[in-house]
Amino acid sequence: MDRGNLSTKSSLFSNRAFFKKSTALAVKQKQTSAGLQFAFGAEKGVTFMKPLHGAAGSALAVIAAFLFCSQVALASRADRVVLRGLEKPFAVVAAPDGMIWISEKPGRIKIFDSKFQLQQTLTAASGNFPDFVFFGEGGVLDIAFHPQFSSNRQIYIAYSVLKNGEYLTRVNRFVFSQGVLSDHRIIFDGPGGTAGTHFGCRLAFDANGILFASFGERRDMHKAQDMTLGHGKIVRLQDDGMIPRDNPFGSRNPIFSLGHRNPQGLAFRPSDGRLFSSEHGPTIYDAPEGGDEVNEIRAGQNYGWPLYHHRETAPGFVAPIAEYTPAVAPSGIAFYTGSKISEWTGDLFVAMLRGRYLLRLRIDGGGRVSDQEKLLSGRYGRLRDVETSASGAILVLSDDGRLIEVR
Ligand SMILES: [Ca+2]
Repeated sequence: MDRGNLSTKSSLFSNRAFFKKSTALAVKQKQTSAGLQFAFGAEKGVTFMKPLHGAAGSALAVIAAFLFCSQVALASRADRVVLRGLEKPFAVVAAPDGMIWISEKPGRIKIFDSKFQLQQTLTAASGNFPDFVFFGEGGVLDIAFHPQFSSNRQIYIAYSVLKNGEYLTRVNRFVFSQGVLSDHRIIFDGPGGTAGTHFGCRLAFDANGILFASFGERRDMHKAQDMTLGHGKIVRLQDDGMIPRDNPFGSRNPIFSLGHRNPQGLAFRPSDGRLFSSEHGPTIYDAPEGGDEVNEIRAGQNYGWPLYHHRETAPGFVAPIAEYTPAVAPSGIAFYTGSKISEWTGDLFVAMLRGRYLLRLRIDGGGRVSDQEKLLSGRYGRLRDVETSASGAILVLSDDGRLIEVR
């Protein structure tokens, strides 16, 4: 580890001389997005959607009828509430040992066994989360287990802190052993601001043990294009917080991708290691009806915000693989890695807040959406996060404090 890397850790954006300005800002011409647009339909409580292709017409009706029939066949899929009374939950994470960890933004992590019995609560009040603050959309956010957790017991927790008068999302590493969090180490400080919104944050490890973290622009939109700042970025870090030498903008810049508004979903597809993200796009104040995105995240790419968003793109910017207008407020995402629901294995699930449904997306080998389906529509209110359980069920966290099991 060289001194350059050491000196940049935890104050990564403080020395502007290390960073290059993005040149993509020069692109002005707006054009129509290559992202798919979707038609929605609903019959008798079952809702479906399919990509609209040029001359759809009666062919779409046939496809829709087929889809409707196929979903009636799936209607035996059971969903049930397995937990209630969670307070402002943000993340549900399946631990390598079969336990289920749920974060609550006001300052708790609750650990449940596979039968949903509470085993332990870690609280800020007990000093488990140094410097923690609960503020606006901040608080205890995402949790990620190190890929070698079984041997090194390392766990990563993103939560909000107040630093130099600004609120920010901090990624922290702990050792969790025998029910105790210890060896606290600050891995990364996300972007600061005084706004109570757009904190991000999701964490995801790739197969090589590299950590990715997503951060919102803290309601300071133009900073999402500033390569010296963490606002509206997805960053790529070693598990100790150092910057990998092969990062796309060099060994002193943690940025992996830029131009994000508030990405609150982040997941690697296990089958091929491709990275996907959900993003809260513009609200009705920024664009008619607002609009949201699902993106494939690639090294060094610019996802547009605030210059281009959801239905727009331009040369040098990456369009979403799917966009949703009006806004549906996508939050946590997860690939279904179980085999019990074999027809869904490998599909991406997206928890929708404003949309109040669970989206199933099939994404082909080229990163294109080939099918999508609305599930649980309106059944459980605003949905915050989704995860595959050790038993092969899908766990869905509602914003009003319920955990729903789909199997
Ligand atoms: Ca975008």
